[in-house]
Amino acid sequence: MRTNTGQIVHLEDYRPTDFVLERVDLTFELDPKETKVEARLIFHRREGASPSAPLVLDGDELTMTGLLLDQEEIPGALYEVRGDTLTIRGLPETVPFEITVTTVLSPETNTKLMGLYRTSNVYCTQCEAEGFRRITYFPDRPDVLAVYTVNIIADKATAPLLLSNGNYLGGADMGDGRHFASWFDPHPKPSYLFALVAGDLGVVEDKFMTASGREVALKIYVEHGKEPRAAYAMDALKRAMKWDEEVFDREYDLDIFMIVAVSDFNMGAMENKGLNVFNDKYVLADPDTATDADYANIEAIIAHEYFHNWTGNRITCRDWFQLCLKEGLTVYRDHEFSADMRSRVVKRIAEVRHLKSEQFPEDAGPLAHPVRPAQYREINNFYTTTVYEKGSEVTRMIATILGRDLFKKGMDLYFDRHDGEAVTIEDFIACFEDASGRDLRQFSLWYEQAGTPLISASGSYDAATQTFALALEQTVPPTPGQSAKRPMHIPLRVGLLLQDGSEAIATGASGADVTGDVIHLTERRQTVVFSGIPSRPVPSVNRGFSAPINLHIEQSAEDRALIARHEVDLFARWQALNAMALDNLVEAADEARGARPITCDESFVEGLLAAAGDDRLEPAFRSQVLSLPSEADVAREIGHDNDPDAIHAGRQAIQFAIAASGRSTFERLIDDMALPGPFRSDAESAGRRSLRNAALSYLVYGDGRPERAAGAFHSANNMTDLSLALTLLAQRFPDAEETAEALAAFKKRFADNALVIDKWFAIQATIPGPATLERVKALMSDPLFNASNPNRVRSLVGTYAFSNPTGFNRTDGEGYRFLARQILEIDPRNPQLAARILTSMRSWRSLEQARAGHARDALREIAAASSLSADVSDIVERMLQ
Ligand code: 0A1
Ligand code: ZN
Repeated sequence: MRTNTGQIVHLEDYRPTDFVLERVDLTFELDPKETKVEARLIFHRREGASPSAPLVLDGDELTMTGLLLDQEEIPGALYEVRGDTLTIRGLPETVPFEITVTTVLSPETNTKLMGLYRTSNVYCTQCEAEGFRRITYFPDRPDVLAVYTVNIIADKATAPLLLSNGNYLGGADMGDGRHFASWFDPHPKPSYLFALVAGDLGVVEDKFMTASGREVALKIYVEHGKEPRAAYAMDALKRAMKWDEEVFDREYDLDIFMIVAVSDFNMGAMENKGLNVFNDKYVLADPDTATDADYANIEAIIAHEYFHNWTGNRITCRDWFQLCLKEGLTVYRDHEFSADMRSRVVKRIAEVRHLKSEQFPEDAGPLAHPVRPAQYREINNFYTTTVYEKGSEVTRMIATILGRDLFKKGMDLYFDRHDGEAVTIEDFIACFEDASGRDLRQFSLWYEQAGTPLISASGSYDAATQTFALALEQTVPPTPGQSAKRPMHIPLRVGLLLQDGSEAIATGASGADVTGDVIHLTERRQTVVFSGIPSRPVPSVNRGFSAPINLHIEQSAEDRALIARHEVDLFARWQALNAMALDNLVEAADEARGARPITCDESFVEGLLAAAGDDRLEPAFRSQVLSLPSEADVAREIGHDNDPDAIHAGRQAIQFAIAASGRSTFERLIDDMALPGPFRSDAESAGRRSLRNAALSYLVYGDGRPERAAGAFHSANNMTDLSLALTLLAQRFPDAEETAEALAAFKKRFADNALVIDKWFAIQATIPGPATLERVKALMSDPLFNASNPNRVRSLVGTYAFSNPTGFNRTDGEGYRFLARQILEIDPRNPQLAARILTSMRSWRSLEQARAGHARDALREIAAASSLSADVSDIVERMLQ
């Protein structure tokens, strides 16, 4: 168990260290059971620090075998190891000094995957956020920047490859079966960006010529034999490097950029300086094994980690409260990159879908926290969709408020002013204020106030004066620790559509600051009066999802249909159809719960089918239109007293209604969207596949028989089509012979590819209904399941808990009890993984009473366990508060 039991850390308590770290020299003698680490740290006392202040270093589960000051042993009276710190007294007042710490680690038994560990015989590190302290005693905080030299000694046969950050200095054979390599990273960095990898891996190599004419060697390391599957990642990397030069004027700054793919990893990937480490799921792809979604994810994550080189590494965070400084900004950058690589509107729809289905529930439940939290108990629990995705939306709003050119000017200033520093959100915001002359103080509340703002809007038209008044009211709901909220600066993009579909151009606007189509809402209540409006317009509010808000607007189905048909902003068209779908799904859930016949609004189905069949629109967009809000989306919309079974039944009925009305459209789409010739992974081909598969899904719904889905399974020539067909079979016909056969065939074909088998686990974990629990339990005993691999656990247990509302929320509470047992089993091994999976219960309070009671009992069972990690106890306690 981690010695740190998780004391609460407060933002307001931030103080710089008393000592400045100048240089770090690390020597690793690698051994699976007994790795020796010598850390030589050169410090000097900070100007102004007390001459008697001790040096306090962080540690976590360390065995220290030596401690020297300027190469002399430090007497026991002058140092103390207590809990998770090493305190050294009697250090020089003015001159620099060297502390040498020697520690012994066991990478093989490090199951937390933090610090130095082994994965498939490869030594690997993960240091963000506080993993470096599991390697040596160190001032393990992001505002301590130093230059590192790293020497690695290892067995040559099993670890021919020795990698660390920066540029390669040299290496040699040691004559005793071992060899060594030295690396030097000239860029000062915090310890969380340190990395070491050693082992026997295959490599894919390429080169990149920077805009200023420097050649950078690019290397992607993967398990031997998997090299061909890294080609797409390499292509994405080169595109990301070029894009960052073109759009943000950012060049790469070392001679070499390396990516290593590993199979045991707690998160997606890690941006260590010059040596990114990736979950292999986000590197490896080929048509037989990766879906279009996998390709898009790989492109986005490769870019995300690369972009961190400037936003995160060159300019880092002063403390972990500022995590969104690097994460929100870098997500914004990777979103923009994907938008430029693919279809901008489709990308935006996907982002908003993700934000609403993941971040909005977080912001509405017991785990809600500000984009920049003011306190934390366990920082690992703050790598959240709020910090990442809402953080990105906040950056996007700055761009909306300032406009493209001033936003760029602000970013340029940020890079210029803070290169090489560890900074805060205030520093970031000041760059945009200074570049634009705009006051962003009220806007900064987006970083401080948790909760999704609700905007209630209502319009009234006055024919006599030809004015349209849009009354807007904002409320930010109370969240844990924040009961009262101040009004925010919300940039709301609004269009006014006339009955013929054209856009009304107002001759003036009063009541709020309006720039172009952006209304700057800054007060609790504001009425914007547009003049020169010739007839009653239909307001299209929050175009492009300019602000991450919930919108409440009384709008008739006809008005929504008008937006869906004519808006120039395609995102708003999708938004209108999605809102109509949600209304219908909520109504249907209510009808199902009351055992009344389920109705479906004709005009909604017509609008949906009209968009789906409109050949002027790109296929990927049409596919998004056909993809209904999920059951979780419906639950979120209803907000309380949820019955997942009723939501499921209602959604099924709506899908049947669409399937019945749209049969001919769907049949035509199957033919029109066919993709002859070899597989291509580009966005346009992916869009056609996506639309074709959406049509296929409705047809299979309509059939009520498995033959068509089974046929699609057998004729599929790529993983997107194959896994979709298998999903349709499993979800619609779980007990059919065709499904059993397809599941068996899939397993047999891909048994040696763990990442594909993860899809096989996930597909079965999402089969609706109470019986799935037994299936999940049985799958846990499958030889292909491995409880110590995070990807396997996430795809089976995680998918069941996060993505199977009817299966998980069983009326008897067995789903929750199962999860509680899993959490307690995973926790001692890998607390981060356990805590993350537990967040699947974050919306338990919005369930109907009986289920909520069972959920509470399961959470209490976890909370009562005798030894919990800080990670899990932090989550469970906040969920029960
Ligand atoms: N900075 C990484 C995310 C990350 C955070 C913590 C980790 O520890 C297990 C790993 C990765 C990113 O944003 O990609
Ligand atoms: Zn990141």
